[in-house]
Amino acid sequence: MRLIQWASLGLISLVAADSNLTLESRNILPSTFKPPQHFQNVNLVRNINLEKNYVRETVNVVIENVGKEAQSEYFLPFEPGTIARIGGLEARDKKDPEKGGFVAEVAVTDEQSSTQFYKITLPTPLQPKGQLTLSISYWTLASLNPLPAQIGQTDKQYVLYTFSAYAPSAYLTQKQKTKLKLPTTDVPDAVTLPKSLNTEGKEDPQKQGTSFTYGPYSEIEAGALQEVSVRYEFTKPLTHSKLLERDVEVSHWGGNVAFEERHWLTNRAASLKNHFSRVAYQQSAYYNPPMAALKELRFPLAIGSEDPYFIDDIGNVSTSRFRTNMREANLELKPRYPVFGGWNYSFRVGWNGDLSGYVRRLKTGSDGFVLKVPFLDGPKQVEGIEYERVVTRVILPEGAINVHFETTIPLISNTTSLHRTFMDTLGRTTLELTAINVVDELRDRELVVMYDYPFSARFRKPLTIFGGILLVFVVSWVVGNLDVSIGSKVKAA
Ligand SMILES: *[C@@H]1O[C@H](CO)[C@@H](O)[C@H](O)[C@H]1NC(C)=O
Ligand SMILES: *[C@@H]1O[C@H](CO)[C@@H](O)[C@H](O)[C@H]1NC(C)=O
Ligand SMILES: *[C@@H]1O[C@H](CO)[C@@H](O)[C@H](O)[C@H]1NC(C)=O
Ligand SMILES: CC(=O)N[C@H]1CO[C@H](CO)[C@@H](O)[C@@H]1O
Repeated sequence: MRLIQWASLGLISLVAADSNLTLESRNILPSTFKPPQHFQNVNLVRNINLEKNYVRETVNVVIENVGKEAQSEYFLPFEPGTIARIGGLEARDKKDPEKGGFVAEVAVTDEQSSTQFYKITLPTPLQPKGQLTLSISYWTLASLNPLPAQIGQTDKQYVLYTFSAYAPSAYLTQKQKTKLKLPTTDVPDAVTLPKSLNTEGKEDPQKQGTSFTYGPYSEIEAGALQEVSVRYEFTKPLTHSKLLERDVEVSHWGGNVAFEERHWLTNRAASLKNHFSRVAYQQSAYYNPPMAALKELRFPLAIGSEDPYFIDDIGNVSTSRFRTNMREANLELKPRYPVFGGWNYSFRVGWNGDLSGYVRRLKTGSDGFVLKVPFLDGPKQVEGIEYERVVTRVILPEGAINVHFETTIPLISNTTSLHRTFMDTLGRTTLELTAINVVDELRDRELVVMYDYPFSARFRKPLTIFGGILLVFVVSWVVGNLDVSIGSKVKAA
């Protein structure tokens, strides 16, 4: 009966227009949707890592099919408003991680205010009474909030993280616990729950150094939440990128790949209680205390990168260092001013790489080429950096055709178009890929682009230029030989 109901819900796949942080390609469920109760969580262990400025969660859960039919759709609920900040959700079989990730997609209800879901599809349906250990991981952006919201320039920063001690679940959970990994032992506040809720009747949470454990709890029903929060020291910038636009421009003729990244950053850290004091800042520079201001951005680039530039809204920024040798190419940028909480900083950074380091011919003599670049570079910060939206454009040479790509970064859109620049006759084939809710952990993920670049196209550019020069010659020769009086006078002058 449930199954029939379920089928009649008819999940529709909808590609909505750009809708900011809500996912663009998604399944729409009716607002009254309740996941069918054919699963139970036998044992669930949730790990919440708070060491970075974005929150990383991993849920390992033994699920059991308690229904009468084989089942393959497992729903994961999120509070309204949270799902738009979830990134990199991956689910796999913990006992067989080699098998690769399961399909996990957003399945939201048509009403913004109700619980939203991710739908995880098991590759093979789970038989009645069958069990499977799911390992689900994801991160949540913009979930740490400074408390107090305003601090002095050299004060420590504390952040508040609010969550449910019961792992949000669409199913009954027989046994569970949640472990927190904090960055320090300086944790002034952690909400304590009554011992009566804890299965073992223990202090809740249990504290051990930088690890706090909530639970174990038994028989927690579907949808039950128990709000708690922790407040801990995190005197580091909460670097949040509103937008990163990245261009990768391939030039066969120039033997070059040009990279440019345009960053729009904001620091979500506590704002300054008083005016910024440059004197106090310069004094502190000697002993370099931890600070919630963003002072430096480090870009480890591919070995052999060269000609870097760093330009902000005012112009060239000279306070950068580029250390390059046989083993590294590290670009260390110092923003024009320390970026304190609530401040923005936008800039452009670019560099060149040798074509041979990124592009390979598929076979000798063929027209097929393959480009392999990181999907994003961006800074690599100890405390992390999160991106609301990353738009990567790959600009291929004029005449490149049959463009295909592969990346393990989850995308919300991809388009191929023509991009016309100076001296182009046809326009360049441009691939534009958009991802949302990305973190710097993904900076090593590759983007592979395959394309054909026929011989005729490869020589179009030099021929166009040659043709252009020839035309100038011919015109000047013709003009020079025209016997018109003005021309003669000019020549005579
Ligand atoms: C920026 O610096 C580069 C070299 O460091 C120089 O070539 C360029 O002209 C400068 N641009 C401006 C606008 O000052
Ligand atoms: C930073 O940018 C946001 C928009 O992205 C704007 O609302 C805010 O006022 C800016 N902050 C400052 C200090 O300029
Ligand atoms: C690119 O977008 C189309 C829809 O516009 C989609 O069908 C296709 O799967 C996407 N390709 C990749 C590799 O994401
Ligand atoms: C980045 C982005 O797409 N922003 C859009 C969010 O939605 C508002 C209004 O719906 C648009 O004005 C923004 O351009």
